[in-house]
Formats: sequence, C-alpha cells, structure tokens
Amino acid sequence: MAFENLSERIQKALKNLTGKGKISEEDINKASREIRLALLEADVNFKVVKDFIKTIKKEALGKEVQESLNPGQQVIKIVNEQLTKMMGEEAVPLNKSKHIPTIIMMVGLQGTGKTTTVGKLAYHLQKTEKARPLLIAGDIYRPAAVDQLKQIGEQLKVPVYSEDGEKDVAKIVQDGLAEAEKNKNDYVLIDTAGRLEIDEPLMEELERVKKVANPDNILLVVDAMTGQAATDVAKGFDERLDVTGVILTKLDGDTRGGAALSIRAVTGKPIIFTGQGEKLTDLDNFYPDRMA
Ligand SMILES: Nc1nc2c(ncn2[C@@H]2O[C@H](COP(=O)(O)OP(=O)(O)OP(=O)(O)O)[C@@H](O)[C@H]2O)c(=O)[nH]1
Ligand SMILES: [Mg+2]
Repeated sequence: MAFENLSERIQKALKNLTGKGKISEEDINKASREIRLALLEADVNFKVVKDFIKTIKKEALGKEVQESLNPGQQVIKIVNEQLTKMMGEEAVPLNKSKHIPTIIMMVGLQGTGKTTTVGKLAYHLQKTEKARPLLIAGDIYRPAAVDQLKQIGEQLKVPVYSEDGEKDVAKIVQDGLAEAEKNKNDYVLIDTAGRLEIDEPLMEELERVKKVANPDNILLVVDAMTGQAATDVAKGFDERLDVTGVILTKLDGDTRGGAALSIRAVTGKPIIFTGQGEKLTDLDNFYPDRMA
C-alpha cells in the first residue's frame, strides 16, 4: 500500500531517539526534519507538509512519554494519529438518493481513468447491491470513448446510453436520465470528457452537465502517479464543481502515495475508492486508517 514506505521511513528515522521522560525540543526538531523529508519524498505537497509538521510539533512538545515507549516511538504514534486524522478517520460511502436513480458523475483530467472507473464502479454496485445501473456516454469528443464505454457495458451486461452525432452533452445526459427513469435503473453513472489540463470550455461543459443532472455524487478521478500536480488539479475541479469525493487511480503503480494525503488536506474532500489495476474488478473502498 502506498504509505507503507512512508511509515517505515519515519520509523527508521526516529528509532534512534531514545531515552525516557518528556519528549525534548531537540527530539522533536530532529524528528521533524526526518518527517519532513519522508513526506516530501512521498510527494506530499510542501504546504501540506509544513502544516503537518506544525501540528506534530504542537502535539508532541512536552508530552509525557508512555512507560512502554521511547521518545521515538511516541513521536511515531503521534505521527500515525495525525496522518489518520488528516486522511479522515473513517471510510466515506457514496451519497444515496432518496428516490432512484442515484446519480454519479465522473470528472477528471484526460487519461486518469474515468471511463474505466465508471465500469469498475458499475461492477462494484452490481456485486455489492445487485444494482441495475445505466451508463451515460458523456464524452463525445473521441468516437473511441463511446465505444470504450459500450464495450464495458457489454462485459457487465449493463445498458449504455449514447447519442450519435449529438454535440450537446447536457442534452445527452438529460435524455439518458429520462431513459433511466423509464427503465427504473437504480444508478446512473455519467462518463465525461477529459482534457490535458483544466480549461474553461471543459469546466463550462461540466457545470452544464451538473446543472441538468443534479448528481448525488461528483467523483473526481485522480491519477495517483501525477504526484504533486494532483493537488492543484483537485483544487481546480473542486472550486468549480464542488466535488463530493475523490477516486484515486493507479495506486498499483510505482506511486509514492503523497497525492492522497495532499488532496484530502487541500480540498477536505474524502477519497472514497482507489483503483488498483486495469481490470473491472480492481476497485477498492478506501480505508484511511489502513493508509497511515
Ligand atoms: N494500472 C492502472 N491502470 C489504470 C487504472 N485505472 C485506469 N487505468 C488505465 O489508464 C488508462 C486510461 O483509462 P481511461 O479510463 O480510458 O481514462 P479516462 O480518464 O477515461 O481518459 P479520457 O477519456 O481520455 O479522458 C487505461 O489504459 C486504463 O486501463 C488503475 O487503477 N491502474
Ligand atoms: Mg474516458
């Protein structure tokens, strides 16, 4: 898991803080340097690191060291508690609508895994709730995007709503929702287009889709491999769309995990699922306490 290295590193760095009694200021300063390095190397946003160190210092200073621990272990305990706190204490579920369908809109930059994740989530809902979702193909810019979603739909035996030649995504979404209403689908998952970076036309389009769909969940899909940049992207999307949660993909890759911590800290929005591979089964609930 992504933070194993981080915890390990911090532990290694602090294990030579020995002695008894209170944690001294010198202990804390030494520990802080190591923690800062470990977090930066894990690709945590520098401002997040700064705030984190401040909190650790405040928490640790003058704290009695528990009988069974040395100062190093005590600091590790504080670090782990604060990491968990920052990630959110508990797993956060999806918002459910009182009346079917519950609507989920997927947003994110190009190639982050939106379309794949629509499929993974549909499968997850089938599995865990015997759900009957409908997928809406809201990425009209690449013809291949609609085919990709249709293929996923075939694999899962889930209907995919698309309109050939329609240029107004908001209209497709509106018609798709009417279709779901007719078929009494309990979930609607809306796939949307991505861009290389946040730009005005994309944001305007997503805002229009949000307006017609009034989604219960707007899930921002973020590629964990993008590290530092992920934080700014998350902030940008959240400011415009007020996302309800984050899905962190590609955690199976060689990622340093700092993105998760940073995104949560900067946007305050929970990570709800993680993507752990390319297959439709590779989606996991996110448990903050298992990350730290
Ligand atoms: N290893 C790994 N690969 C993933 C994961 N999620 C998605 N991918 C891969 O990432 C690539 C892009 O995924 P898509 O789902 O097409 O991404 P997208 O956001 O829809 O891309 P656009 O529609 O172009 O914006 C594909 O090759 C996926 O198989 C993941 O969790 N782990
Ligand atoms: Mg896509």
